[in-house]
Amino acid sequence: MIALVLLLFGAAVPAVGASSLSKGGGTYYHPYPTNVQQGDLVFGYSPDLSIMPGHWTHVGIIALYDSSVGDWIVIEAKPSDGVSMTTLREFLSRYPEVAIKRVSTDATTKYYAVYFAYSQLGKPYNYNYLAKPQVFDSAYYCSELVWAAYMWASNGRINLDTNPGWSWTYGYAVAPQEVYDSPWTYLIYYHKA
Ligand SMILES: [Ca+2]
Repeated sequence: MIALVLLLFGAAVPAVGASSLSKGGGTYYHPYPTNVQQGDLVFGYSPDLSIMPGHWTHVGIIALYDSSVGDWIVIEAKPSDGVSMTTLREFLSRYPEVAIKRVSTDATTKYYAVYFAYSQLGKPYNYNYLAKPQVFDSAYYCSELVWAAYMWASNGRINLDTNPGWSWTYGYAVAPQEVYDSPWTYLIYYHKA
């Protein structure tokens, strides 16, 4: 299975220069996490305006380690690129505060979650936070993507939306903060620059 993932991802990894070994393309320095696994969820807090309530403003899923660039690859949904890939180093460098949480499930489920996220690459960003999140959507926002990935991979068992359905704080959305707060996850890395 690992071989299959490597095969799937091998051709499409973004190029990373040697200068990024200590820092990505952003502003902030964080020690590189040493204990990352496939399927982990990486969170960023940005002081910029966020439409969604909650502290954490962004989340992506860690897909695989690419030894050719010496970095983990993250799949994320973001307004500028839709569902896309970046390196973990680049992801971390964008945010003054970052965290990584692990989902309490087996490696196979994590593999399928990554496979699902990978299968959505190229889809546009979903600005419609007001609608109910869909596992099979034509567009995704960041937390909707990782939520859908684990919903699909676990046949609906792992619902990372801490407040599914309507809530006064989040509406129908699944916010990054709700994924962070999910009892399915536990913290393995945190750093504030
Ligand atoms: Ca919710």
